[in-house]
Amino acid sequence: MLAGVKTLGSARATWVLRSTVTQYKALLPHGARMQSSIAGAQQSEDIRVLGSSYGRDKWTNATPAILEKTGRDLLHHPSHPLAILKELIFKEFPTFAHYDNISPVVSTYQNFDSLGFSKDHPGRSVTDTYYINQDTLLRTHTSAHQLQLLAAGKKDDPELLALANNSSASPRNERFLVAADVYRRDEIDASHYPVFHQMEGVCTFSRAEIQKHIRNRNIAADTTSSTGESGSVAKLLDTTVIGDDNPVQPEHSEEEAAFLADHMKQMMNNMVVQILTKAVAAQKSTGDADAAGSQTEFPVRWIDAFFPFTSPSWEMEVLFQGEWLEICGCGVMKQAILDDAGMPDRVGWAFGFGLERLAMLLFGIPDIRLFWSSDPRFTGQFAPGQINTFKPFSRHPACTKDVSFWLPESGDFHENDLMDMVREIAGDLVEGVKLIDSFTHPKTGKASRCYRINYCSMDRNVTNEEINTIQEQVRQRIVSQLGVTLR
Ligand code: FA5
Ligand code: MG
Repeated sequence: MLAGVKTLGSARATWVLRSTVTQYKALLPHGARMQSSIAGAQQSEDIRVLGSSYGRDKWTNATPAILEKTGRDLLHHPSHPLAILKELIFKEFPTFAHYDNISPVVSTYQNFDSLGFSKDHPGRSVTDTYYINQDTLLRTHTSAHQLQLLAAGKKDDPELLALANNSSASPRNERFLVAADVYRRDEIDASHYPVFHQMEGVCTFSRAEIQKHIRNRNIAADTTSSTGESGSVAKLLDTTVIGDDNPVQPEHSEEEAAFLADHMKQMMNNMVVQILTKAVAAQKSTGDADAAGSQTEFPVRWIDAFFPFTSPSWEMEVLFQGEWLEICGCGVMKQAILDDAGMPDRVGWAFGFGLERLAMLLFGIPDIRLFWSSDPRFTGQFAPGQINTFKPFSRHPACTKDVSFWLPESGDFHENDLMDMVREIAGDLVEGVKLIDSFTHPKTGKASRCYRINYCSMDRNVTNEEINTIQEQVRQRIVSQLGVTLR
């Protein structure tokens, strides 16, 4: 969702919040005001996040269900699969500084401007992002901390640097990892959730250092074992090329970009192969490798991508349970970020992995909602430092309800408003929401949509009556707050 607009905005290395009301107006559709009223009945009261108060304004759209998640801190429960995975990745990158305790509340400058997002980038809109208020939001990605952490190293900011768990590994933050919760208004299905976790990796080099590596033909000086050989559980496929469609930045030479891309891809391949190898070993050790639905070979492919803050850019996908699962985005860092951090003599690469997606592969967890479960049948299956295959507990019957409606004549309807509303009313009882029919009446020109809502509890049977009551609330709320007409 962050891909799409090709503009490198002017970034200033300052954390002063900037007032950009007029520029953002276009991103605040009528529906946003409706969404704000979902966020809380008491519009006048401040919004509280992690013990701090923030003023509300018409941008405020973070719902109570989302705000509750900011305190869950899954990465710090040592036997939670996400925390186990975090530690495993931290160990894979011992020369990087490790951060896992940076607040999710960031400025629009950090999340967007510092990375060169254009003022009209769709990622900034209230339909995609949870705003606390106009200047403050719940980070949508861990890249929000790239410039801040590089600058902290360069300017020797003791407070920020002290947040690293292993401060001696890279004392000036020339290489670092950030594991954190991120928030997005997104679709609902087995691999998308409005709160998830990412692992950012940033690795910089002085230009002289790169020249030395190139002279020595030492492409991946500090990457370990080679990967993708036959017999490996991962089948790596990379047919991408750096060129006009995925270009080298004017500030970089072709050989610098090629060095950075090779170094980055090799480190990432190593990590992913490690994870997949551990996943298969876990299946084999419990005899699950022979079970239906188990997978002992994983095709992994690199594809071209676009991000405002890298060029060239790529994404990596893994074939999992018959579908390509996107596990990360990455690329050569835009030079403007390093310049703004006060290090024009350095170049670098960056990646952002989706941790739930990797944990689904590692532990064989089939549904992203499970990460939020406090059911002991889930939490009791994992132990610190241990990789084992998740054993599904009985699946409870699903209950499916359709809702059909005419869109408002203003045309002002965004699917993510519906997604959030259903999540707000039904919580984790909702397994998926899917558009199943869409048409425009040939005579009246009115547009209609039909969505199928799949309700299913992860830990108990639901009754039809209970779901009917929830569905009725959904029907009433979409009329009163999204301005649609039921059919
Ligand atoms: C980003 O967020 C970029 N910041 C990644 C990046 C970092 C690019 C550094 C370049 C340099 P993207 O929107 O593709 O990119 O998200 C990254 C990963 O997060 C995805 O590949 C996916 O694994 C995961 N992800 C995205 N949306 C969701 C979601 N709703 N639920 C679970 N995981 C998600
Ligand atoms: Mg992506």
